[in-house]
Amino acid sequence: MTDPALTPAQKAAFSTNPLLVNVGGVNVANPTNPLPYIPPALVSFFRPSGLNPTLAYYQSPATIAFADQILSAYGLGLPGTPECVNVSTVCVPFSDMPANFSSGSSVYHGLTANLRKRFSKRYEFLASYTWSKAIDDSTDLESPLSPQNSYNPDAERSVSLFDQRHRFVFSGVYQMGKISGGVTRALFSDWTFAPMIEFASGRPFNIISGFDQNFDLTSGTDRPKTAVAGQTDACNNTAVASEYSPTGYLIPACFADIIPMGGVMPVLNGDLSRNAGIRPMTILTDLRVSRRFYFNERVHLEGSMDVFNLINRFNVADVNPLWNQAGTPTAAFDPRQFQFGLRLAW
Ligand SMILES: [Ca+2]
Repeated sequence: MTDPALTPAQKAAFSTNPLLVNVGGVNVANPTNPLPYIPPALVSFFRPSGLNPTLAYYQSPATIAFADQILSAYGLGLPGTPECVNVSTVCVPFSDMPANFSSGSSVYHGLTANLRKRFSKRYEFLASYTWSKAIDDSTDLESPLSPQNSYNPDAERSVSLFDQRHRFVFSGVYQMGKISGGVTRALFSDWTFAPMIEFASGRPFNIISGFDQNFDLTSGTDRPKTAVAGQTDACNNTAVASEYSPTGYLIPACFADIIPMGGVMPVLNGDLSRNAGIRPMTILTDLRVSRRFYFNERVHLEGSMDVFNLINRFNVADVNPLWNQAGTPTAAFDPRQFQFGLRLAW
C-alpha cells in the first residue's frame, strides 16, 4: 500500500480529527509495521457496505483508491458476499452499534437532624442539618444520557450531580412585642425580625474535554485524563493544574499519540471519574424586618424590608466544565437585594 501523496497539512488535520473524511495515509513512525489509516466516516457509518457513497462522493480518487486497498488488505467485506452483492469494489460489515438503554441506578444516603423551638417568649426557630451522599451512574434528562464509554458504563458510577454533602438551614422569628415606657415604647415596640441562613456545600459537576476524543460521535461526555506536571501529547496539549485531579493535573486523550507510541492506540477514554469537580459552597443570608403601626383595634399598617444575600457574598451558581478551565465561575446568584413593602390591614 502506498501513501496517497497527502500533504503535510492534510496529515496534520488528521492528527487532530480522524473523522475528517478527506484524508488518509500511512503511519510512517513505525516503518516495520506501518499502520494504514482511513477515516472511519468514509468506510462505515452503520452501513453493511464499503465506502460510504455519500461521503465518498466528496473524496479525491486517490483517497478512495487508498481506502479500497486497505479494506482489501484486511479482507473486509469482499465483493460477492451477500451484503456486498450490489457493491462493485469493497465492502465492510456493520460497524459497532452501541445499544441505548434507558436504565440507571442511584443510591442515596442521608441523615437529618432538626432542632425546633415553637413560638413562645416572643421567638421561634428551626435549625436543620442534612448530611447526604447521592451516587448514581446517570442523573437526569438534563445531563448527557450516554456514558463516556458505551462499553464500560460501570465507569460512570460516581457521586451524583445533585449530591450535596452538607446543608444547614436556620430560620427564626423574633417579635419584640410591646415595650413599656414612653419614647422607648414608640421606637422599639412591634418590630419583627426573621432571619434565614443556609450553609450548603457545593454540588459536583462533570469535567469534560469538550470534544469527541474517543470518536464515538458524542462530544459531551468525554472526560480528560489525569496527568503529571509538564505532560504533553502529540495533539499539542499540555497538562494543566487542576485541584480536581487526583494527580494534580489534567490532559485530554489524544488520538495522535499513536505515532509516538509506535503504532499502539492510546487509551482514548479519560480516567478522571465522572462528576469529579465540586462547585464552591454557598451561604445564603436573608433577613426580614417589619414593624406594625396600630391605629386602632382593627386597623394597622405593616412596613417591611426584606434583604436577600445580606452579607453580599459572591455565591457561585455554575462553573466552566472544560478540562483546562474547570471550576472557573460562569454564573453567580444575586448580590445583595432589598425589597420594601407596606401592607394595610383592617
Ligand atoms: Ca466521545
